[in-house]
Amino acid sequence: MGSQSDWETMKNAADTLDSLDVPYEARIISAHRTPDRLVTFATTAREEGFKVVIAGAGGAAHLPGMTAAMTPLPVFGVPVQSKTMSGQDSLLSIVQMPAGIPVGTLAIGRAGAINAALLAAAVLALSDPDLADRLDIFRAEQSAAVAEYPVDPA
Ligand code: RP5
Repeated sequence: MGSQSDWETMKNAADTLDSLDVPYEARIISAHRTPDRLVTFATTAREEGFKVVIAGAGGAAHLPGMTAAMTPLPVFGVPVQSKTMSGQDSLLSIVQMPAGIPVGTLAIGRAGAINAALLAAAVLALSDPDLADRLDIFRAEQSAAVAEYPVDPA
């Protein structure tokens, strides 16, 4: 993620990966405040053993696109909800990649962070049958938790 301030949002991705027993590293890498850190991470991510990158950033959110430019790994971008434009700026900054360097862009905020983790897990599950089973269980439990009939609020 681009900043400590993104962690409140991106922790939802981390918690989701934890719940699926998917190992990950959570790092703060700012495309503009720590550009050298970004270059080092993105250019070595594959040889370091990473399989998928989830990049969350807000405002002029160039972290996902810059990461994708420097790694062949799949990159999923999470637009963090900004104070001034409610994340519309983050969303458009991440989603409008020119053809040639893809960033899979999720929804703004918590939903996007959770879904980025689920999407990353689905990619990893293509070569990990046990993880595929855990994803199936996640979905079954999610379905079972949805009541068929509404109740009045307390
Ligand atoms: C972006 O600027 C970060 O991803 C964050 O969402 C936003 C604000 O960062 P801080 O000023 O809170 O560090 O780089």
